[in-house]
Amino acid sequence: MLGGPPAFAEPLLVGRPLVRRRHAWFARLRDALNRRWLSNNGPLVRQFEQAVARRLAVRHVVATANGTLGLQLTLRALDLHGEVILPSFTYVATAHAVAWEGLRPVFCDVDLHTHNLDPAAVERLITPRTSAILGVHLWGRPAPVDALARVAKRHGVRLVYDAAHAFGCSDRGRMVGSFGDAEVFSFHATKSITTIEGGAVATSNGALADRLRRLRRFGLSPEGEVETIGTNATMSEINAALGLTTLEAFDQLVARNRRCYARYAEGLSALPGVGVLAYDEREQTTYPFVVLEFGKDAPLNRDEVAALLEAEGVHARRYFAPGCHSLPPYRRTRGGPRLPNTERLCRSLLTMPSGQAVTDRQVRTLTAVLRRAWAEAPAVREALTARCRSSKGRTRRGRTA
Ligand code: T4K
Repeated sequence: MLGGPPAFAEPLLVGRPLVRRRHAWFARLRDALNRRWLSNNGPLVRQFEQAVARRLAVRHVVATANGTLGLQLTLRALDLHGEVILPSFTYVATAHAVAWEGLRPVFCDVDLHTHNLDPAAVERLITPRTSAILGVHLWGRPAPVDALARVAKRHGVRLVYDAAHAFGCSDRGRMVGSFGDAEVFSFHATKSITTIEGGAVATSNGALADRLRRLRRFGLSPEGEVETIGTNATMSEINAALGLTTLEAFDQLVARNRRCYARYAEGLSALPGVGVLAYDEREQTTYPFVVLEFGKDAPLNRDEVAALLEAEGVHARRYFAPGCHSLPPYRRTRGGPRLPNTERLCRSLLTMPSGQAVTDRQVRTLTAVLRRAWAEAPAVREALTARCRSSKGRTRRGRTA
């Protein structure tokens, strides 16, 4: 785009996993294979649950096959009905879990600065049909837990958190995992602490944890009796083995994320109109995302930057646009008159490649591309327009042919 070959010959991706300490994982796998116990609440799953519970300082952790199933089991175990209030500005799995459980998602706007649920907006959406609030700790930055707890208490509704991004993050020193009735984590391949596919529900409620364990495995009691309708959402030993291995390297993984985040912040600090989403340095955080926010004074807008980066071999992501409320399955769901903050964030944010597989050098190259684009913005815009025209021409010719 700026002349010459693309800056990255091999595409640079958001969420590219890099599994280190493979010998430790393989050793655990070998043990599991020798034990001939590979799933259904095996010893590695139990160890993983204990290790997670210790790190989060919570009483009960129930590992699941993925975060989405963790959310579904939790909503089911709480015996909810009617409506659940949740942010529209989240990954679609949050909304799907609600709808899949036969509940009605009511989409709420978020705060423009925190990107998390606005408690006042939540309260305005509460009706006699509301049975729960489902908050999200978006980007790993805790939702307003105190204010949401007050709203939930005032109206006698349940409070659950989708903590898919927030493993290892704290709010005023207290670890995410211990808020609300339950919190649900994801350990997907794109996360630093990963089980490839996997999730976990954390709760201090023993009865809820028991119910989750039954629902997770066909509704069976510990004695093997079918007590209720359940599903299969168990985590396998292979996944738990990797979870234990990455947990052991927690500090190194976070240090790498932090370094990557700091390189972006340094490299872009002098550019007007673009900010790197901040994490509170006083809290524990894992820097799970590097999110750029483009203001009106940026010489190129978010979509122009995304197109420029794409041409340079960088697949940045427009997480989490469009908001769930405007996705086809939910378009007709009532969610208040408008969600202006959600819509604004959907236009102005871009998630950058970061994490374990991204090197300092790659971040230096990428930020240098952006600095040069800022300096030559009119030429970049012209090149993008020409590119767009020629691709439209190609499509038209293709159709005629
Ligand atoms: N709640 C929230 C708030 C969530 O963000 C998520 C998941 C959930 C609930 C549900 O948790 P899980 O059921 O997934 O445990 C990705 C992840 O797949 C998804 O887990 C995550 N959130 C979301 C934020 O990101 P996509 O739609 O971006 O697609 P994916 O995973 O195909 O690709 C993401 C990037 O990672 C791409 O740049 C490609 C790259 N990638 C991906 C995989 C799987 C690799 O380089 N290698 C890989 O093996 O959802």
